[in-house]
Order: sequence, then structure tokens, then C-alpha cells
Amino acid sequence: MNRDEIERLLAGVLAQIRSAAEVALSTARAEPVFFVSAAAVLVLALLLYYGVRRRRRSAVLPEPSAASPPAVESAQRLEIEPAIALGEPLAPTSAPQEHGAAQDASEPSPALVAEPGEHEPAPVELPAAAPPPEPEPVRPLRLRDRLRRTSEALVGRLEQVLVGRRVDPAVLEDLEHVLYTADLGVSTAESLLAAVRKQAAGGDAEAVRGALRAAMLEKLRRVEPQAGSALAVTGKPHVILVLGVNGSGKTTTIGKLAARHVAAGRNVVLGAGDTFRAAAIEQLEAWGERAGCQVIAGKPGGDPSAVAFDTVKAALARGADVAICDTAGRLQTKQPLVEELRKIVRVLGREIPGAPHESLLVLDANTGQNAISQARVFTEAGQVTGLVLTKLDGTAKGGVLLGLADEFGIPVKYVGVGEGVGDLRDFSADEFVEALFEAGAEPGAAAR
Ligand SMILES: Nc1nc2c(ncn2[C@@H]2O[C@H](COP(=O)(O)OP(=O)(O)OP(=O)(O)O)[C@@H](O)[C@H]2O)c(=O)[nH]1
Ligand SMILES: [Mg+2]
Repeated sequence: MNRDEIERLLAGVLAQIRSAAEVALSTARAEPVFFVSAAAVLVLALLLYYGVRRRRRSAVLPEPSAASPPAVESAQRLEIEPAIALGEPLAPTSAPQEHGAAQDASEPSPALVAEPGEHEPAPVELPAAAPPPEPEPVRPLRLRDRLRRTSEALVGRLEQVLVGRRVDPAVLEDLEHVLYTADLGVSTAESLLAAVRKQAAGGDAEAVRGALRAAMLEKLRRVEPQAGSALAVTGKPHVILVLGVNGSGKTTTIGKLAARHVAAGRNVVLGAGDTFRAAAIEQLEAWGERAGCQVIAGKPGGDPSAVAFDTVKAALARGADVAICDTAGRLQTKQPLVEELRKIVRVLGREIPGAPHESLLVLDANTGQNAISQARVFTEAGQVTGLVLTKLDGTAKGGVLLGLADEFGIPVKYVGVGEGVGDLRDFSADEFVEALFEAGAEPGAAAR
């Protein structure tokens, strides 16, 4: 039934009602009750007619409204709503924007339209969990990091003096002050200054840097051990005597050195010749355990020469490759330290011709110029064949190495740059100077 037929039908019904109402009206004149009833029926009939008309209109035609979108668009909106509300990714987001609404309706994007009858949004696909990051390999600190404080005290301060200036008498005076207060020793500071005057007068910062670098390298190359000689052995057992004042780092250096020889496949025996403190014996035993080598110990307060004797005997007996003897920095006896050390050297040489093959003097860089005085005492007492400068990692006084090199010319075999077993390095002049200048030239080095 179309719209016109419905309207005609309704008009017919209305005409019927109207004539019925007229009949009722004429009756009502005689009977008021009938009049009221007829009026009510008429009103009801009219309400019914307009109600039916309205329902039909809304069923057939869309409500005309400027604010409402077309039917297809509103249908599409309903379909994508859940996805948006849940924050589901709308990719490919560009497609609906590029196409018109009609095209969207005919070719819906699979990403935007839910399956028919499916109101649950598709489960949100999370990106696959990233694998846990590989642990960063622990990189050993570079020498320049360990030497930072010395570098700041020397090169960092030089840079501050030089910045934006040419080398004139005023600059030379400032340079002199820096060099004299950098724990180099007076004569070393003077010779460095002379090199600057000669090679960099009238020049700029770069010229001074170049002159100082070259002069330092020249001094340190003279005390650099021969390449490949660091762990060389010249006897069986190769006997190493370790000397130094108390606290300089002897026992720690022995432990680190023993570990390096063991790592090189050698059989090592340690002698706990520091009988001054019971704890010193235990300390060496702990290092022996860590490095994997036998430790020969005497009684606390015993004769250090007797321990040295026992150590080489044990080394010979077991065919060890290396024997390293610890000594005390102080003695409990009235015997002077130097005398005691001479006695140990005699005992060792008697048991093994040529022993000790190495006498390493351990000096604590923290002691600055005092290290030079210590070196004087020990070199007078006996033959020191090599120096070990320890604790370079925590001091600003590492410049003393230049003073030691200048004054004694004894090879610097190793440098200690930390308390760890791997913190004993072969000394290299180039590496040392490089590290000094690299760290010192970093912006703000002297201010830190
Ligand atoms: N930071 C740092 N500490 C060091 C280094 N070498 C030794 N030490 C520390 O310095 C302290 C003294 O070292 P020792 O090896 O006991 O010194 P020592 O010469 O044997 O001392 P005595 O037995 O008392 O004569 C210890 O705490 C060591 O860990 C180093 O290169 N760097
Ligand atoms: Mg010790």
C-alpha cells in the first residue's frame, strides 16, 4: 500500500467518523450526554488519524535536518565507534580521509569495520615484547680515566694559563708556577720550561703543548722497559724482590704480578717476608689464594732473611718458574732497614746465582716529592732494577713519574692504577703522555 492509498483510506475513515459525529451531534442536541460522548469520539478519531500519518512519514522518509549526516555515514560511524573508543590503532588512517564517504560505505576498510554482528572489538595486537637488552660489556677504564686527576693538575692547569694567549714573559711566568707546583720536582720543572722557551717562544697554545709533550715523552721514553720485557724471566726460578716503605702497595703489587705470571702459565711461589705485621702475612696468603700460588710464610716477628731463604728453597724444590719475595717497609728490630735488605739480597744470591733477578721498588704516587726521597734511600741500599708507581688512579701527584725518570733513570716497569687484580699495567711512555694530554685537554678539566 502506497502513501496515496493510505491517505485516501484515512480520509474515508475520517468522513465516516465525521458523518457519525454529525448524527451524534443532532442527537446530542436532544441529549447532552450523547453530545459530550460524540465530541470525545471525534477528538480521539482525529488524534488517531494524525498519529498514523506521522508514523508512516517517519518510516518512509528520513527526518530532514541540517545537523544529521546521511544515513550511510551514520551507519559507518556506528561501526567504527568501538575501535576508536578502545584506542585501537586505526591504520591505515589515511584511507578514509583520501576517499569520499560513498566510497567508504561501499568499500569499507577492513581495519575500521567490525565483522557483522560482532560488537566486541578485535583484540588489540600489542607489538611483540622486545628481547631484554644485552648486558653492556664491562669495559676496563682507560688509562686516561685513571690518570684524570694528575692530568687535571698538570695539563688542565696549563690549558687554563694558555687559553687565548701567546707565549710572552707573563705567560712563561704563569707556566713556571704551574710546573713548579705539579710535583715534578724542581729540576724537571726547569727543564720543561726551558723546552717551552726554546721551542714555543712567541707561539700559541698549540706550540707550548707540542713542546711540553715532546719534552715529557723524551724523559719517559728513557725509562720505558724494552718492548715485551714486562713478564720476561731470566732465571729458574726467576727471583723478584719487592721493596718499598710501608703502605706503598708492595703486597698488592705482588698479588697482581703473581696473577699475571700465573695467567702466562707459570708456576709461582710467594714469600711473606714482611714479618713486621701478622696481618701482612695473611694479606699475602689471600693474594696467593686468589692468584693460585703457594705462599711461604714465617712467624710474625721472625727474621725476614729466613723467609727469603725458605721461599727460594721451596721454589727450587717444586721447580717453580717465579719466586716473589715481599719485604717490610719497617722493621721490628733495631737493625736499620737498609742493612736488613742487604742481608736478604745476600741470602738470595747465595742460594740462586744471579738472584734476585729483579728488585722492584714500589712507590706510592700519592706521596709526591717524597717518593723521590724514598727512591734515593732504596737505590743507595742496593741495586733497584725497576720502579713500580702505584695508586696513580687516585692522585693528582702522578707528575712525580717525570721527576723519578729524570733523577734516577731506572726503568718504570709497571704502574698501579687501582686495587683490582688487573690494575697493574706495563708502563708505556707514549700511552702515559697521551692519556695526560687527552684528559687534561677536555673542556673544564682544570676546573673539576
Ligand atoms: N687505588 C689504589 N690502591 C692501591 C694500589 N696499590 C695498592 N693499593 C692499596 O694501598 C694499600 C696498601 O697496600 P699494600 O699492598 O698493603 O702496601 P704495602 O706496601 O704492602 O704495605 P705494608 O705491608 O704495610 O708495608 C691497600 O689498601 C691497597 O689496596 C693502586 O694501584 N691503586
Ligand atoms: Mg705489605
